[in-house]
This record gives sequence, structure tokens and C-alpha cells, in this order.
Amino acid sequence: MTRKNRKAGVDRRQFMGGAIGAAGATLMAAAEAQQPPAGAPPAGAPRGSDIESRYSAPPSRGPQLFRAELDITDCEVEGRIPADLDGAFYRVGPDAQYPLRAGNIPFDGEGHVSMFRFQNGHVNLKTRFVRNERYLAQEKAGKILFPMYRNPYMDDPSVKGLSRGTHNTHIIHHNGLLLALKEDSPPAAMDLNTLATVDPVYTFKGQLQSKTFTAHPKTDSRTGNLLGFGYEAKGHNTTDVNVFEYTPDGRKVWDAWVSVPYVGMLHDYQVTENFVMLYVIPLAIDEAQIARGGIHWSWYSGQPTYFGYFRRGGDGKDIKWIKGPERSATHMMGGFDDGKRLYVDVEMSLSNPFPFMPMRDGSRWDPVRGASHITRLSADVSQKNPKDYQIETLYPNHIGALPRQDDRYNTVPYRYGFLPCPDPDPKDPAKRPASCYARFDLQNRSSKLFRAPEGAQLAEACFAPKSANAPEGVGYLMGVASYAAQNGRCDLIILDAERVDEGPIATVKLPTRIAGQIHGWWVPGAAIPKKA
Ligand code: V55
Ligand code: FE
Repeated sequence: MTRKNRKAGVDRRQFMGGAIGAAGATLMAAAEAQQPPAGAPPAGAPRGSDIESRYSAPPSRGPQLFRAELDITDCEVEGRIPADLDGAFYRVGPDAQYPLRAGNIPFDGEGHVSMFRFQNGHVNLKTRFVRNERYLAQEKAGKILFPMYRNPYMDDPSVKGLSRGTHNTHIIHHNGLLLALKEDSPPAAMDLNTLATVDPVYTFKGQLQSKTFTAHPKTDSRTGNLLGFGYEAKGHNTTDVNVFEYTPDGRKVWDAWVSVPYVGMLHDYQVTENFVMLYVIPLAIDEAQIARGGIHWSWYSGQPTYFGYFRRGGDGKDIKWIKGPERSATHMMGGFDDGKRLYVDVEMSLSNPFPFMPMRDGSRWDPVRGASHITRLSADVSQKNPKDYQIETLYPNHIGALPRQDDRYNTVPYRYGFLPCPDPDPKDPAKRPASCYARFDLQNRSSKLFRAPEGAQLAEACFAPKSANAPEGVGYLMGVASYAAQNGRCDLIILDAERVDEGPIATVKLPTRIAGQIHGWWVPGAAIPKKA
């Protein structure tokens, strides 16, 4: 089969599950409940009039809410939790405090954080909402005050001046705190043990000048510094981007301001030893749609991408923008430079990867053009003005989004990557392909595959090194599997990251569905304060 035939032969669900991976089932259900709105969503009644649609697992309709905060001590485990697995897997996703309004998308909704705390072969689960300004105001009012994704004009007048952040996208560890992230606002800081929100608008003690903070900061492999950026950094629809660097104890040591060619969603970025790379995609701000009460973005078919780069440590004035073809890349697996060439590995699709983001020209979302593959972008940065950047598909058979690496290698050459994907080589083509984790070895372009049990949908994977100085990729790979046939009941699956094809070392069996996940993060036990 040619690649094109092979792709066209895969069913729509597989593409959507693959393209969205982690958020998988939740986002699929939402997309099916709602064709992308081309125009104004009616403000008013919550979507889905019955409880069943909001609280039961896919494939029922509607955004999936959970809303219960959990504490489970010493979870039941099949197999054995390795004794050297000491630390916590934190994860976060949207779990709307009140049902989302018609026309809203599953990227909205309050951040709900989970912590799987591993110690001495046992694991406890705790989950808490991020009690940010938005959550507290809505709790007090007893209703939604921020009814539309990144549309400040739809806000209730009473919330003027409050942070709009849901903090539903990613969660990292920095300077003794958990930072819950949403790219339209500053982080919210939480306690590593209790998950209490200790600072709903965390500005690094006033050092953060940008009004926003990315959901995908990087850790400098040599110094441990936190490298991040904010886009729309001077406010709604501004082209300003602020890139910054903080020491592990929270001191700002560098920042620079640059300006983008147009306001596209800068969801992720890349930092290497010498460069910062930004990638502008045609999922761009749509003021007409916002004025009609819709969401922040739509997909502008035919518009170019821009591969931007500039030197670290400078003032950003050396930024170069290389124009390229229409493409999408939201997440980046890793990146590095050799002084002459800059390499960035991304999940790449030809068009809009999100079924719920409107096509600006009113066309239908295309699951084939929206399917992502792991792709290497590179540019010859030894030239003064490179005319183009190169695009190479690394793994044409694997369809999927939400790639990860061993995060100790964020800014330097790396060898291994991980990706949730539908089975690229299904045994029975008549059945829905198994949900899988691929482990990629970029040195020889090979891969290994873990196939989840039948009926499971895997979220994004998280890598936990075996010890602080274990070699790259040596440790554990874990991720949440949910079972639609069991009303979304979840397991946490733990694999040997070097031998994912050998199946789980341990499976943490949960009694229930849990809040959904976009991204997750591993924090070693040594970095978690001993409880008072
Ligand atoms: C993403 C997720 C978001 C968002 C923008 O690609 C991009 C993922 C959960 O929220 O606001
Ligand atoms: Fe993301």
C-alpha cells in the first residue's frame, strides 16, 4: 500500500485518537458532539442537557467533566512497583467547574491536577483543582464567569482585572513549587505535597514581565535553568514575544523581546545550546470570530509558516524568520544544534490538527491532513539569510501527537523519544487499532511498541529516569489508560522505558474514571519536601 492509501484507509476515529493522543477520548467525544462552529456560538444554555452526556465516558457526547477531587491511599497494584521508583507523576487537564457553553472547546475548563506519589513500592493518588482566581470567583458566584476559550470580551463584567488562566495544560516543578500552566496567563503555584494553590498568579517575585507564560518551558541540560517564553506578551493580539531564563532558585538571568510576523498559536518552542526557535503556524487569532463570541483561533488555509531563530544570551534583534509552506506543529519532541544547523523534531500535520478549531474558510476539518507525524525541521544557520527550512518525516508509519523525550536532554542532542499512537501495524484491520506507546531510537530510526490492552485509550506518556544520573532513556515510562467500556475507569500503566514491548511491570488499578489529562511531569522524590 502506498502511504496515501494507507492513510486514507484508516478510519476517522483512529486519526482523531492518534492526532490528539493524550486528550484522546475526551476530545474525540467533544468533536463528534459538535462540528467546528464557523460562526457565532449561541451564548446561553450549557451544551448537553442531560447529566449522562456530561459525566459518562466517551463515546457519549459532550465534554467530559469529573469534578470530584480524590484521595486514594495505597492504590491496588497488579505486578510490582519498583522499589527505586521514588517520586511523583503529576498530570493536569481541563475539568470544567460548570458545564462548558455551546460552541466552547475542550481546551477550556478549569485545571484539575493529579499526583501519583510513589514511595517504597506503594502509590497514593491525590487530585485537586487549581484554585486560581477564575476558579475562586466562579465558586463564589455559583456560575461560569469566563464562558468562552480565550475570549475576554465574553467575560462577566465582575471579573475585570482577574487572571483568566485555567492552568489546565501542563504542570512542572520549579524552585520547590509545582507550576500549573496555561499559555494565556502567568503560572499558578501549588504545594508539591498537598496540591494546595499557594499563589494563583505566580510572577517569579515580580520578575515576569510578560503577561503570559508558555505551557512548554524547557530545562537547560547543562545548568538546570528554566527557559520559557510568553506570546501575546503585552496583551491580547499583540505580536510581542518575551523569552526568559530563570535559575533553579528562581533568579532571572536573561530575557529578550522579539516580534512575530503574525499572531499564531505558539504552543511549544525549542531551545538548544545556542539558539531559541519559534514556529508560527496558521492557527491564528481571529478577531471577527472573537467579536461574534467565538474562540481565539481559527485555521487560515494556505497561509505560510515561519521558522524563527535567534541566539541565546542576546537582545533578540538578530532574529531571522524563514518562510515555509502551510503546516501545523504544536508539540516538539526535542531539538539541538551543531553550531551550523539547527534541528527541531516536531509533531507535524499538513493542516489543522484539532477537529474543534474552526476552519476560517468554512471548510470541513480534514482528518487526513490533520494527522500528525514525527518530523525533523532544520535550518542552515551558518548562512546569513537562509531562504528555506527543511522538512523530513522521520516516522511515516506512526500517526500521533504529544511526543516526549527524556527531559534531561531538552537542549542538547538526544537519542530517544516516546509517542502515543494507534497501532501502526494492526493485526486485524477490521478492529479499531490498539492504543500504543512507541519508543523511538533516533540513532538508527528504529522503534519499539507497547500495545495497550483491548479497549484502552492511552494518554500522553511520562518518562521517569531510574536515578538522577541514569543514562538517557533508562528508567520508567508511565501513562494513564482509560476504558470507555468501563465508563472511563482508568489504570496507570508502568513500563520499563527500554523494553516497552515487554509489557507492564506494574499496573495501578483505579476504582474510577479520573479527570482528563493534557500533559504530565515527573518529579523525583529528592525534590519533594518532606511533609511537616
Ligand atoms: C493545547 C492545549 C490547550 C491550549 C492550546 O496543543 C493548545 C495543545 C489545553 O489547552 O489552550
Ligand atoms: Fe501542549
